[in-house]
Amino acid sequence: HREKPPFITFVLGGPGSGKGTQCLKIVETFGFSHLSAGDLLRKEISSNSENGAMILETIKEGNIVPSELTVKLIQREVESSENDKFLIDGFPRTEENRRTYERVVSVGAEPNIVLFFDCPEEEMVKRVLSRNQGRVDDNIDTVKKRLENFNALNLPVINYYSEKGKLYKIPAVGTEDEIFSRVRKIFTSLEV
Ligand code: UP5
Ligand code: MG
Repeated sequence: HREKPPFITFVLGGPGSGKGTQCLKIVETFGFSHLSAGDLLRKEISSNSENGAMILETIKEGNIVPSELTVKLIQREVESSENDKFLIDGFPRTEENRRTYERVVSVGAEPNIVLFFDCPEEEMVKRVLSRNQGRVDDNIDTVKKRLENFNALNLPVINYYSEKGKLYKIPAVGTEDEIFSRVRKIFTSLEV
């Protein structure tokens, strides 16, 4: 029932780079809907859905959940929303994720822009390990695996969007407000 395709922003960056934190600020200031792929998957675990056990094991290992599943969760949220601008946080994590999304989703298959929160590894590890919100993957062993997967699988996606001219790389060290002032400039200049 949408008249024109929604404005889609993919929000990428390593574990603990501040994606979720900055997305909340973008929601408040610019009226986006925030869809965290990780949150949607954790919701599947806690609602005891048929795939919950498999998702839990995958997240515990710091590995990537099958694309079809994640895409379906994201698509359901976009289609049931009245909003016309979305932040898709933590997705796509692999080239295969990206291609599956493009194949399955008809409306808004290509993101309008992609944000990349660029943060040094030691800072990301420090943030994740001091978070203390009971996430099963916030331990040193899983964080190492998440970083490994980020470097091997997600950086190629980031490079893909860079070559397409859609990437906004944001230095992600500093206070939350300092980082948000960088983010704000991007959305203000795009007038979204
Ligand atoms: N913090 C934030 N900003 C700060 C700042 N400027 N200075 C100091 N501290 C700051 O921030 C992390 C912590 O740092 C928080 O305590 C925050 O207060 C503090 P946050 O904003 O939560 O960072 P974020 O980048 O969102 O970190 P997160 O851990 O959520 O990133 P991940 O990408 O690792 O986690 P996600 O939830 O996206 O995915 C989890 C797992 O789900 C994946 O490992 C994978 O197994 C699975 N998954 C898939 O399989 N497929 C998907 O498509 C998505 C996820
Ligand atoms: Mg997050």
